[in-house]
Amino acid sequence: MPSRSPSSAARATPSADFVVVANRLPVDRVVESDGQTGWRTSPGGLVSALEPVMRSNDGAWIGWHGNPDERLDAFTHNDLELVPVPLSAQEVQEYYEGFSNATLWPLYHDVIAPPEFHREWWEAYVAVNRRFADRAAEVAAEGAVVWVQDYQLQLVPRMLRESRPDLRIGFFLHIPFPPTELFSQIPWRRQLLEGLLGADLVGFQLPEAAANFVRLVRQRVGYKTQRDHITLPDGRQVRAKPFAISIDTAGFEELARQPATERRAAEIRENLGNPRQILLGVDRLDYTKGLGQRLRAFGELLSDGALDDNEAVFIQVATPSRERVDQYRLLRDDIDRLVGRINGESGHIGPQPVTYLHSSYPRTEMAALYRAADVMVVTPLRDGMNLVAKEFVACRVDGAGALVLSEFAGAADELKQAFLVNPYDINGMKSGMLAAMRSDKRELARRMRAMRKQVTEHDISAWADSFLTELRREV
Ligand code: GDG
Repeated sequence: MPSRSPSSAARATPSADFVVVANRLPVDRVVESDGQTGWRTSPGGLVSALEPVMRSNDGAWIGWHGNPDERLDAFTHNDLELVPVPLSAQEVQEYYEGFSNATLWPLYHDVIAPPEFHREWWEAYVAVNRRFADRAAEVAAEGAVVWVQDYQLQLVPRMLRESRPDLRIGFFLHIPFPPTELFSQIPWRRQLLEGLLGADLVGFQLPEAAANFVRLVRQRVGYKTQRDHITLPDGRQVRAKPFAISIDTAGFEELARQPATERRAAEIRENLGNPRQILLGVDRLDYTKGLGQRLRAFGELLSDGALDDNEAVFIQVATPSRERVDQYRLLRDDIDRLVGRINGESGHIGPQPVTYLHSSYPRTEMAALYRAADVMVVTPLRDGMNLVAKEFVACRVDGAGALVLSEFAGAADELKQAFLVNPYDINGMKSGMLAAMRSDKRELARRMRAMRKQVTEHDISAWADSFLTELRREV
């Protein structure tokens, strides 16, 4: 249920023993039928990841509320203490769309798109990071644990340590951390590294990312490093370690088992004409996710005659994302054209080869889609982890279904029984998809069993526990 806030639930700044600092608050504003506004917990990688952790830790969450040029008091929503940080429209453009999503995001993802460097964007990034750090300094109780999230806030750990040396500060990067040659392009590389070094523990998805960071600190900042430990000139120790993020596995399983989900999955298959194979992609519409490569591979399987139209259809959910950033607008046009071409070439009357949904859906619908699919196709060109791959596995309570997964998704380190593909190799992807479609049921069940064991044993609470235990550990 959306809550009426902030007016009804506004309160003084809380004093919290556990503080999450993230670019966005985990809520979106909704307008109800009576015209009143309220809040609803929002979908997305970071939110899906941290909501259960917040609930069990009784903390405060600091973040932007999503509306430019508006100041709000702290408020509670579904028992979560939320502390809004204001951003001006210009800051949204320069700090968020600019430096975060048009400089850091492409650079940290292997420069798939060319990063732009603008000094005004950097200045806005510094100013906004300072505001988040100041708010965290006000909210955190003496000796509190503060967990800073992601690439938008890499300067916060140092800024916060300067004003509040009593705090235990952790930082987790949800996206990849690039190799030294790429990171070194950033004009403000040293400030970013020093920003992160304000934390006691810097967490990454994969061991390679942690190693990249330690190497850069040694080369660019000149501090002493030993494996995953960095020693600062004042003797303080910073640790850099991998913590592969995961999902609320039990929650997804429960959703997938509901009779309504099963019914909806059958209905989806029915609406598509009960094809022998349904391939599924679910992504934010982002150039890192390899949507074009994947659809091209599927289109070629049809035009080659390796697959016929009645044999397989592709559902692609592409959730709208960052629509004011130029690269994302161009991508949307590219994908629209590509889908139009594949469907236009199919030359038959009936369900189209590609059902393209540029829209976002409730979790129940996502679970039904995961259950309706025969082959889940997750082919990012680079991805920190990729929760969709894990969600699909969690939802396959029937033990069926195949996963085609990019080697360049962090999840490939754990989901080794997937059909692993290189998304830059279109022929390789075609073979991967065909292999997934043509494997016998026992082979698929064997693979799915192993992947389900992995996501059951390593879920979101195990991730959060291991990060927080390591953060609290004295060194
Ligand atoms: C970043 C990193 C890392 C998507 N569409 C809908 C919807 N979603 C949900 C998915 C999933 C999440 O959004 C997407 O997470 P991913 O991990 O796939 O990707 P990013 O958004 O790029 O996340 C990534 C993650 O952070 C966590 O650290 O894994 O590498 O890039 O949970 O289900 N959810 C709903 N409707 C949609 O239409 N309800």
